[in-house]
Amino acid sequence: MTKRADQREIPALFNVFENDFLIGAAVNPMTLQSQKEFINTHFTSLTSENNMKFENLQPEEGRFTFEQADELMAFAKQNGKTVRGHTLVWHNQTPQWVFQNKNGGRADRQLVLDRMKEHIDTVVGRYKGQIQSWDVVNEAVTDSGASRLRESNWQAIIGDDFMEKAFEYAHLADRDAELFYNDYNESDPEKREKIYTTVKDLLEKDVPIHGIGLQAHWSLHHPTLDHIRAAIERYASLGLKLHITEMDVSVFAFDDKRTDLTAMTAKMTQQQMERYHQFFECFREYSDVISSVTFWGVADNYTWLDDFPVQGRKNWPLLFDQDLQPKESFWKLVNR
Ligand code: HAH
Repeated sequence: MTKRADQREIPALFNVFENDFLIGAAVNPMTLQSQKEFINTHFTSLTSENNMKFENLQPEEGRFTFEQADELMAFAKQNGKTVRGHTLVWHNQTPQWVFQNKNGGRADRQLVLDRMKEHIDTVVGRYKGQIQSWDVVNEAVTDSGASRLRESNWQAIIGDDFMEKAFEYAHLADRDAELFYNDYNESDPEKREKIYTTVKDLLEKDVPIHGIGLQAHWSLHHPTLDHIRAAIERYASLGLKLHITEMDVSVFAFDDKRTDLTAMTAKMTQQQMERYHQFFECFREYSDVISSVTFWGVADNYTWLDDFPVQGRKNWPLLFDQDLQPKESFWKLVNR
């Protein structure tokens, strides 16, 4: 417990949910340095926001850059934190060389498979026994349209079996790691069914997959609690573990591009408090299948949503404000 100015005792966030699931945060070299104590106090699970992505770990073929990932691992080890690895195979933040041959043309299937295996062996192998769960494949499913898998370089060059290969390689590299498929818009009924079918197919082929990551990039307006509940039940019916992997609650609807706000309105504060409360009541109901809830950031002083989907527009999606003080949403979770 730490005290704030008005002397209300601030419980550690992870303690509030200690009987339910782990509480985590995505961190980066900046927050890990400037908010070390704060992160240590409130979170028991850590995810690297960017520093375990392909382009950060292997910017050029064979040149691995582990410094920042290693710093996170050292902090986690020192403080007894769990680490979620994010992410091995994704269409974004992956360098172009992976998909090119030595003449600058398109690499063939075997070459890309070899590179996938080399990357996964090296990265998962390095942190074997230290990273409990890996987001092996991120965002492979389309948001809309008839086709199930997104067109990506991985999919186009290797073929539809690129996912099973990724999971097999990860399993070979660390037999004890829990392997996840991770995606956003996971509660949308149409996309939910595509994710469900994709993962079900993998299970039927005995692919080593152990969980589904629900990113939970939500907002005050979207998705509905009914859709969230239906998604949790549908995924859980596969007998897999569920992690909430990247939670934040934007104060803007996705297509709301307004840029005039300099602070949350009173109405937004109220709505965000109610939404967070409902979400966590729901997570608690399913705490037999949800074992981890991670926020995509630490506090409102830094969030990726300050640049997405509108560049340079401030957002306030987390439980702690820009001065690292608990917001109304936090207190409502504590005093439910
Ligand atoms: C996530 N994509 C990624 O998994 C994460 O690695 C990144 O740091 C931020 C968000 C979410 C996403 C989205 O909400 C909408 C469109 C594309 C991607």
